[in-house]
Amino acid sequence: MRVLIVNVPHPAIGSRIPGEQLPPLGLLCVGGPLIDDGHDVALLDGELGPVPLDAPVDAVVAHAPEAVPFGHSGSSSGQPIISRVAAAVAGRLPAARIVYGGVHPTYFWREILAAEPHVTAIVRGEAEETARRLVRALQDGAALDDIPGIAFRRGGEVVGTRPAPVIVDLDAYRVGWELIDHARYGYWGGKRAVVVQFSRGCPHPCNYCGQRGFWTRWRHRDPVVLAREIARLHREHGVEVFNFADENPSAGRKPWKAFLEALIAQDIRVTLVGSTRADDIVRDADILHLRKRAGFERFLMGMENTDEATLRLIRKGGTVSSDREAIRLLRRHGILLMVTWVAGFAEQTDADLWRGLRQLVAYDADQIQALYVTPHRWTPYYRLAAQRPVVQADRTKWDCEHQALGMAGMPPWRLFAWVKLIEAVAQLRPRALLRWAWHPDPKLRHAIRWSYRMGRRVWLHKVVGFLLRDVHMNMAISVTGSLCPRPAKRLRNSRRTGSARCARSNSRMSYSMAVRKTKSFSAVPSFSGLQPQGLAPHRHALRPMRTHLYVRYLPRHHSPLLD
Ligand code: B12
Ligand code: SF4
Repeated sequence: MRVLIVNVPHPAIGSRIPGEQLPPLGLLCVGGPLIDDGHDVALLDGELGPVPLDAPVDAVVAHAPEAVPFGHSGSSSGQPIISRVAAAVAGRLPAARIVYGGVHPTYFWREILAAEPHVTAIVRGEAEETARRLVRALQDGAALDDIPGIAFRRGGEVVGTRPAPVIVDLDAYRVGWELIDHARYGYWGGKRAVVVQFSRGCPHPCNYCGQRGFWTRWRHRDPVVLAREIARLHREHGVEVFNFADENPSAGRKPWKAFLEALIAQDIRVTLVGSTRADDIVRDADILHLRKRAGFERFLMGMENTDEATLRLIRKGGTVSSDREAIRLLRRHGILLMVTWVAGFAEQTDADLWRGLRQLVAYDADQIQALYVTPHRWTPYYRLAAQRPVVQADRTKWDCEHQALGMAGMPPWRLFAWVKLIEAVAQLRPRALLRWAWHPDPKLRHAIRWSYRMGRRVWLHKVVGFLLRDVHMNMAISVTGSLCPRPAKRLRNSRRTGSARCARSNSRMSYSMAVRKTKSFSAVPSFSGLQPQGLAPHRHALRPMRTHLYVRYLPRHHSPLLD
């Protein structure tokens, strides 16, 4: 079958920097087994360029594929773009079979199949075996009912088959590296780069993270086989930087140590970057030199918060003391550390954010990435956040880099100001700048300077974006009006949710409102009914709302997030 796998472009600034694009490992994992099954497979990577978001449509049509599997690493935030491009492709190639896969469709298959008639099937969960069976069945015109791990339409009805079994031997499927031209991908300052994966899954229960649910249990590749593959990519294709997709590669000390030793035995000079947990670093204090010798230059560590109570709320399982010890140990071994710190929890106050800033400075990590807590529906955190109002209507911005949920006592502009201040202060403190200027290790100095260059660009982009676009939304979300007198008395001094309609665009949205007096209220709409219209839907939808909104009180309790 003629298959064209499509990676659509993503609007996140991290995806729009020329020369800094990584290949889409998930799609290559799907492509490898399809090639081995004898299909004519190609990859269209819309991330390369960067190109306009709709650009892939013409290229797909020109290729005339029989099957078009769509995916994206930014998953939920990439899905609106996938839906748009796929609908346009289906309009011009009605016979092509359109298939979705990845994290978001795995959990939203019912909604997608109900709303997008052009989608033939959705692969749920890890896809190496499932996609292979699906494409074979599509080629043969066979029934899809017996393929585990998919969803499709039978008659008019949306059906999901039983879950596919977890892949036990990850080395049984190969990555389709031949689908990419390595020379077109770069990272770490334009060095030739790929994404690789040693393990899948994570044994920890952090409630805002879906990794455990998606991969179900922690498994790893054969340490020696992966080390050989990395060495081959370096020697034959000149790949210098390997970005590990693993959420937690060191969950098992023994296989992780075996992998580091196997890589050291390959005797190659490469740059490795990956994620890790503080308690694994503390546990592995005696073998940290192996990480350095294997080539690790930087780890990303999800510190998430500097506050013990918040760490308990999100079930992170870490402690502030292990975080600090991990930072100290990595520095001693000459490995950089980027910590992610998450803001936007419902009850966070100015005092909490000030304390967070002081603690981050005291921790003295090499790099800080401040993110916003983002509720993905497949994580337990989604239910915890169910009553919070949604302040970001555009789902392409539910990417952890934009505030999605309103807070109890802080308007979005103030949280934004805090986050930008925290990033600026953390990166511009004297000790960090000294390392930028004079770090003794030239490789690490390069990495630090590259990271500052990227950080500066992203920081400015966010500030300009907020001022030019998002600020309208943040101002518009607070609307006032009058209540009809009957429910007003009952609502006094309470918080209620309901439904509103924009008089001009006729879009329905849910809102949450704080009723202060009997005759007036302020409402925080969550825009549940709005369809994103391109990249800046609020430009069209919100400005009119500020003046033309009317709010109707609905006695039915309506949860803003669980719409
Ligand atoms: C590496 C990575 C990146 C790289 C992407 C490089 C690249 N081109 O792939 C970089 C650093 C650029 C990146 C950026 C972003 N990322 Co990212 N990223 C990851 C990470 C760590 C690994 C992804 C990966 O390669 N996994 C390994 C492969 C094998 O798994 P997979 O992609 O899921 O694919 C398997 C299945 O899902 C399925 N599958 C996937 N796609 C398809 C398609 C079809 C048709 C089929 C049939 C099957 C299928 O089959 C594959 C094999 O089993 C994940 C976390 C994680 N561990 O998964 C986050 C993750 C995917 N990223 C995330 C986010 C939010 C982003 C950003 C939006 C962040 C930002 N604000 O900039 C951007 C998006 C921009 C972009 N271009 O993707 C989120 C997505 C959350 C969500 N579900 O909405 C994740 C899950 C991390 C998280 N927060 O939990 N990311
Ligand atoms: S946040 Fe990190 S440690 Fe926690 S479950 Fe997710 S991958 Fe594991």
